[in-house]
Amino acid sequence: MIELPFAEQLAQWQSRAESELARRLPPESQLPQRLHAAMRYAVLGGGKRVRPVLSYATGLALNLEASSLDGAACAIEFIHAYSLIHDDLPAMDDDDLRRGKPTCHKAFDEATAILAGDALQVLAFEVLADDAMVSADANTRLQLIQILAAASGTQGMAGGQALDLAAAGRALTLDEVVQMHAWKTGALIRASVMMAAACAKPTPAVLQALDKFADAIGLAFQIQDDLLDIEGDPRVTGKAVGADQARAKPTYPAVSGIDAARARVQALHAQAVSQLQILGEAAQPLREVSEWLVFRRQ
Ligand code: GRG
Repeated sequence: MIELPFAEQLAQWQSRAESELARRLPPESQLPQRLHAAMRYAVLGGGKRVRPVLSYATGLALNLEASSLDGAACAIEFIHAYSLIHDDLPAMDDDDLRRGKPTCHKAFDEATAILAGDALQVLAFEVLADDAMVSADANTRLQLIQILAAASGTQGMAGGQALDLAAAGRALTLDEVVQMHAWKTGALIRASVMMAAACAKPTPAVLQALDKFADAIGLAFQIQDDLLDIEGDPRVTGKAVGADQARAKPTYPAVSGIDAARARVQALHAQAVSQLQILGEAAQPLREVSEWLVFRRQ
């Protein structure tokens, strides 16, 4: 395998994710056109593709070709896109701007946005069940479906979102904030790593190290997101700054203070990277991915 400079490798994974997503989405020309247009609008042409990139980088560390991970990477990104559409709805965060453009319900309408989210969620599991690029081994497919379902459900993203909505205006402890983040954001980040691992079937020790890596990186990613909501540049993040504070959300920096939050991001990153020792040089792109997503400005 040829080693690329990280920026080049990252751009290659992002553009791979973009075209693999595009070809798995239903065409706008097909009935119901407006729903398909909303799905494509919400998924394509924006987004850092953090979760597919994490899957590809984990796969590379475990000697898997990116092509064997396209299905899993797209399934995770479809779930992520659905969560963003629903999160932006008036009944949830009521946001007008996402990725620097009008949110799905603003560009279309609320009913279409709800349906687009629903259909993307189903599409994710359809891809895992049917896609020719997902491992032909039925047990692996089932395992991928189990990992993604658990990460998306009440003990994962949906549960975390419920805790988040219930927390507005309430004082949470730091442990409660960490629990909320672990489900709301961490679960899907962890699934991105663990689904790639499920395809490669590494030793139990490697699996455990990757699990710890993903947990730490998921929390660091969300704390950085909280920090960007306070001190980010809206021209770079593509969304309004100060939204969490305006909604009285108990984020990590709101509870611990900004300096402690920054220090925790550093510590979690170090903790995550230390778990990758077992994979040696092959994990170098994964180390760089974790640095990119933890110290991002976008
Ligand atoms: C509606 C079931 C349901 C869940 C919503 C994940 C989530 C729960 C809401 C999204 C809003 C949000 C700010 C969540 C925190 C996770 C996060 C940092 C999302 C943004 O992910 P990025 O930075 O976004 O990967 P891009 O746009 O780059 O894809």
